[in-house]
Amino acid sequence: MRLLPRSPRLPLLRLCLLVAALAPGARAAAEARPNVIVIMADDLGYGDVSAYGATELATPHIDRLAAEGLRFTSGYCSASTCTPTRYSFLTGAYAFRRKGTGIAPPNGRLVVPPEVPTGASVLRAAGYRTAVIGKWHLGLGGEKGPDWNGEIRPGPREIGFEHSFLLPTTNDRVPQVYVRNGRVLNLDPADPLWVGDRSPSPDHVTGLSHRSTLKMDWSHGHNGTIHNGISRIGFYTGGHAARFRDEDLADKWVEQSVAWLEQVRDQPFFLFFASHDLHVPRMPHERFHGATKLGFRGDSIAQFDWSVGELMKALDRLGLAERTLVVLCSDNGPVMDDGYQDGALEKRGAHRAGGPFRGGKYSVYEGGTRTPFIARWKGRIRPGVSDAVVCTIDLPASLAALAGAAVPAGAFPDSFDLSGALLGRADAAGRDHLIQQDNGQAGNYGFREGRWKLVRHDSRSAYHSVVERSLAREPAPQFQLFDLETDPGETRDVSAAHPEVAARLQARLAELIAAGRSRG
Ligand code: NG6
Ligand code: CA
Repeated sequence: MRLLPRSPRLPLLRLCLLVAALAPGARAAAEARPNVIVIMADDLGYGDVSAYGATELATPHIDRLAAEGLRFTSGYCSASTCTPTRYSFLTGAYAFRRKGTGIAPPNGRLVVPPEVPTGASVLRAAGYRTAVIGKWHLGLGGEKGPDWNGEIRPGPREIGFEHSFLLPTTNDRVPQVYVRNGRVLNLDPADPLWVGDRSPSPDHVTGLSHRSTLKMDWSHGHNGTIHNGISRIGFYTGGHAARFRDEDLADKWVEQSVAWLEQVRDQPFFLFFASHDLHVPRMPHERFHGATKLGFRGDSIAQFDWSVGELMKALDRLGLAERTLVVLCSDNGPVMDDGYQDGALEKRGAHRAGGPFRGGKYSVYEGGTRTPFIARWKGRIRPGVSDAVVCTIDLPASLAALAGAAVPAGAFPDSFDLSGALLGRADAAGRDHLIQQDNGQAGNYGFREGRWKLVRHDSRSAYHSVVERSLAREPAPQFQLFDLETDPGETRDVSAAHPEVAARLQARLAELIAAGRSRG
């Protein structure tokens, strides 16, 4: 961090700045700026972690993180699918406020406009080194989408990440290549990469034409181009030297992250570690096959837990554990069958991925967004459990506050500075309300205010969890009210018993949606 201007013509100013910079308060503030690692799991449910009550599998590394930090019991992501949660995590704005923020297709353009400030750009401007490593799924490139054979711009670099090493979409979508700082890694120009949403030729090998050859069969969709014995959403040809094995993703994220941490260890840093576990296709490394009795879904959780342990080990080895705030969260709630026959449902036994909550991925019931949320900063956060309501959408404002970074006017319109609650300060509160959304197109919302939870389904084709959807005989009612204190599983609609609460929440939700922002 450069505190002093270099101009020799301003000796007095330099002197004043020097004195100010060395004043105990200023020095303490600078020293107190934490490094930050946000570890975001993919599709990890509240009940998928032993620290959150799972009994059918063990997550020792995540449990250690929880034991050394604050485990939130009302920690949320803002949406029950991936792209909108990630959009809001970066921009501090609810994704339903912006069109085109639903699940991004293989050739989708970057959904965060480069002029919009992000948590990464604000920390970068404050002198942090910034990187994103792992699953991106926020689109890449301009209007025409990514130029797979050239420079892929705009992308993470244009929105604040000086370093990026990405799985561009999500691994059930094409293509299976890494994109490092705007270029497909190991791409042979003689074998260009083509990506599309239509089969490129009648004889193109797909999960439909060659279903019997697959090492993991699909159950719905996911029957396009085959790579590594798994058929995907979408089609691609070429780029063979650049293609990775699904089994190696977790190792790659850890290897790349540890290398980057070693490189930046002496400067303040922000690492967004975006694991692909446990999204489909769940194909963990061979050494995790059978790690749990729950099949590849459980084994992917074991692999994710291992990744968390490796990052903690690196922080310990580099002497950074006491200078680094680690936040562990998920991008949406759990799902069993999300397109492949991997035995998740058949092998789940007594495991309840959503914990005590109703719904999961795609749903605005609690299970869709209430997910594991842990904050650890050794020596600063007193270990414990917190019931403060915190959400991934609050990280931009909270991290900026902890870093002493200036937030541009109008930025982060729905992100609250909850740094006090994250650090477990007794006098600091969490949110007093939170809007939960699904993928964002259907107009469905959850709205939590204290103990109350309003559910608003504007669409008759409302998403529940996949299981609920297949069982549902009736369309969801438009409004439901639940008392989370006595009924965390959202089983009893109490709107008739509390009409004034239902009306107040309906009005406040409508107001917050119409206002375009939740902060002044
Ligand atoms: C859905 C896919 C699902 C998954 C999801 C994105 C079908 C039928 N379903 O459209 O498999 O890819 O998108 O998941 O294709 S997310 O976690 O990245 O949001
Ligand atoms: Ca996800």
